[in-house]
Amino acid sequence: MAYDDLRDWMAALDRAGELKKIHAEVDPILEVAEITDRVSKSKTPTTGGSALLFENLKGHPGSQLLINQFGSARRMNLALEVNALDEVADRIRQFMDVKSPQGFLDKVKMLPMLAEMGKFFPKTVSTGPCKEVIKREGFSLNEFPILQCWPRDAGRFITLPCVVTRDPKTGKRNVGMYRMQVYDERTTGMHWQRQKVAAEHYRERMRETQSNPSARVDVMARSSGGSVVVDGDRPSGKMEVAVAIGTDPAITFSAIVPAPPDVEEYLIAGFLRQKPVELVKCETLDLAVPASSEIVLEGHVHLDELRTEGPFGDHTGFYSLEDLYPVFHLSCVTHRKNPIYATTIVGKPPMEDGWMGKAVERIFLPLMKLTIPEIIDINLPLEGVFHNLMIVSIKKSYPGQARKVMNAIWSLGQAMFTKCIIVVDEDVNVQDIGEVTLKALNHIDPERDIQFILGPIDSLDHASRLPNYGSKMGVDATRKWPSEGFQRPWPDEIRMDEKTKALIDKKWKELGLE
Ligand SMILES: Cc1cc2nc3c(=O)[nH]c(=O)nc-3n(C[C@H](O)[C@H](O)[C@H](O)COP(=O)(O)O)c2cc1C
Ligand SMILES: [Mn+2]
Repeated sequence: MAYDDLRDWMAALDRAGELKKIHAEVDPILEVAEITDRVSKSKTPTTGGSALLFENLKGHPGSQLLINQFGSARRMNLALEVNALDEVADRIRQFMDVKSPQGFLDKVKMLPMLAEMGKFFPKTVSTGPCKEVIKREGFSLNEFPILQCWPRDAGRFITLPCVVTRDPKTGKRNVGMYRMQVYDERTTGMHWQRQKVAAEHYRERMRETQSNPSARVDVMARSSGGSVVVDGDRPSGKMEVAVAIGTDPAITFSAIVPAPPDVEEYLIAGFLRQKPVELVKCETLDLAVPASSEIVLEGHVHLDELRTEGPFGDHTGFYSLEDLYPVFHLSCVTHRKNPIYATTIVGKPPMEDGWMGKAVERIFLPLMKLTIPEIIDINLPLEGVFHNLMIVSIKKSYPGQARKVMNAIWSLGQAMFTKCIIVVDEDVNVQDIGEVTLKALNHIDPERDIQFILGPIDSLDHASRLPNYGSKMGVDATRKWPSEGFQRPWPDEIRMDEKTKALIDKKWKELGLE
């Protein structure tokens, strides 16, 4: 089990009939995106089409580009080697369920689980395929068929990078997926949004180098809107960053998982693939990357430099606006021979990232229940683009509980970005938007049941009063209780009685309605 690398995973996709190879010449500028967008929205073989391997890219003879590898429910399951994503959630639940062993037998029963845990931790190996070609000089990002996705994009963007950084204080590593705009052959943007873990590492580095630390941490905030430039007490120094492109699917997926900052993604990937991730040391940095990566970019982000990034056609269906972000300077590139460039496009849903988001939704449900135990189920509809809409069903036991749940979600990691939370009772199937619409809207007195709060907003939101700061809305669509001040009778839902139903079942044929 466990895919060794991207190629092993591609072979599995191919065997499952989920990989289409495209021999015709296609331009990485716009054309790949238009083809992938159509395939993402097609229904053959299932919704999301198949993964695509472009083998003839204009201007990049010999290059290969993989896209849409996660772009359907089936491929997402294949990527995580499960029949249903709930299997991953079940495994998490098992680990959370561990009780203190009560005797020898209990301890013996725990052994397999402990042995399994041993497989999660990454392993450092001396070398690996990503070191087949090492270029400390004479390299260029132009070697790779990096996409321009949409007509008004500011340029070409690396869209599926696993960005590795280290917390300067704790030494803990992080892997996050943050897009990178190509400025020139050796320079890119680094779009880690300010609430993400790598952005905090960057601020930690700044605090370290500053005489007046509190003055510096707001640099990114002051730069929002693209007008203010870093001035005055300039921080000096730089921060090491490594970028792995084209890893096995568990690693790539782990880079988007909204894990707590101190949980290392290499460990999450090890848990998902049930086999340790093999890491190799970087050539020029004190960081480690997956040994089997197709491409590794090594370099630095300077603490005193911000540059305009964007616009970029984003997963909201709109262009995210330009803003100032840190800049990544490459110092070394290593890659496999004939590397396969792995990428994605985002745009109007449904698209590949939507399926990755759905996987996060399923896998995180048991973890959400850990802190918000009344949650029964959640749904982040694809058109809600992750952060705009979460529908939550709860088992309500006391007055005001729906509002407690909203507040808990707004304080739970990246769920803080949720612009609209709709809370319904446990009898509502949140996966059925029709049922949610019917019941939620029947059950609310809007003025009474809608609540607004102010707080951090997703960087991609274009409507908030300020970039990254604005209002969020919670809708308490649960049935209202007398203890919540509701004194009117609450009507029953319409349902036919069983006796009549059985009678009609019997008569159905003779009615000639089919
Ligand atoms: C295809 C794709 C592209 C993404 N691009 C960005 C990005 O440019 N900037 C960003 O901050 N988050 C981006 N994200 C979301 C982050 O990867 C996600 O929030 C992740 O949890 C960040 O990791 P961290 O919690 O370790 O910071 C993207 C996600 C996907 C699926
Ligand atoms: Mn992280």
